[in-house]
Amino acid sequence: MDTENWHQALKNVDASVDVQIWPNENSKDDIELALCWDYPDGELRNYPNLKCICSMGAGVDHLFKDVLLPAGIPLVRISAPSLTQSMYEYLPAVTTYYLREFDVFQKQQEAQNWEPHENQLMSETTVGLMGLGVLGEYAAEKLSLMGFDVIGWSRSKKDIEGVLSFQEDQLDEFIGKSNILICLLPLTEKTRGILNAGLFEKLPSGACLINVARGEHLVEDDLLAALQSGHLRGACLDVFSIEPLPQDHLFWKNKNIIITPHCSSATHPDSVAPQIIRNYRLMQDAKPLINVVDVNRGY
Ligand code: NDP
Ligand code: OXD
Repeated sequence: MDTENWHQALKNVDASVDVQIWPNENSKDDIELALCWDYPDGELRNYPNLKCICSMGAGVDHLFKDVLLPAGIPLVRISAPSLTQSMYEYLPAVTTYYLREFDVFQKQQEAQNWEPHENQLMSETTVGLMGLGVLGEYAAEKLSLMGFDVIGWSRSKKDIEGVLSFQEDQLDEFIGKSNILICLLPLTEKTRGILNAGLFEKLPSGACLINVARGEHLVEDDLLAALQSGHLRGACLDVFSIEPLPQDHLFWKNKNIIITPHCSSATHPDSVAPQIIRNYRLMQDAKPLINVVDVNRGY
């Protein structure tokens, strides 16, 4: 984490804001808003005047993982067009890769095997998005405009142009239709381990998985078994339970898995500094904050 970039981005928006960098703050008493990512458990208890905790990313699971997270302090997160757009741009690259079976051609090339395939059309391929929040809704709409048959699953039903929406109790129906399944769920107690053997069995044979949410959504051994059996054709993974992925991890050498190092999207300090400063000012004026996290739902 390049804290100097963050410091500069916040100062560029409002030079009058006192920005202090952990662990070298002048005084813990000064800190009213903590901007955090994956910090040591219990650390936030050291700030007696804390009034707002802001995640440096869209995901907030790193906050809830802190068993000593101070209660009663509002949690906010990042929501930025650049983050949403960047996530979207990753997805058509992978969905069209699977659509046109480049993974299969790669293996044919290794075997020097000249074997044309019948082309599958986007309109005949159903992309299923788990999670239709800020990132999922945008991606779903754009993938539909590209020509894919797009469906989505979320806690509540959505009205998104060109996208058939399934709600929480319709998971099986949704999964049964998804030729390419994309996970864009937040990591919560309800979604941890959701990408498991039971779910894979319900996918159409030859389906592909794209996980860009969190590594803990996936039961790794179940994925390896589903790929080994051939029921799943391939998986593209951007996130892992342990990051960086350990050198001896079985995923590295699995020819049916594509690995990207948690970079499908990223928060750029310059693009999100204005909303952080805005929340800082709203907090000072005791006004309602933006991008507030629902502590009961966990996202
Ligand atoms: P949002 O909070 O905006 O959306 C979450 C979506 O998931 C909502 O549609 C919500 O339903 C749905 N959902 C939550 N719980 C359930 C459940 N139990 N059953 C069904 N649906 C559920 O999140 P974002 O779109 O902003 O981000 C999603 C995740 O993407 C982040 O939490 C983060 O982990 C990951 N991420 C990964 C990045 C990367 O670089 N790989 C970058 C940024 C984010 P409803 O709408 O009904 O509430
Ligand atoms: C995020 C991420 O949650 O980059 O923003 O993973």
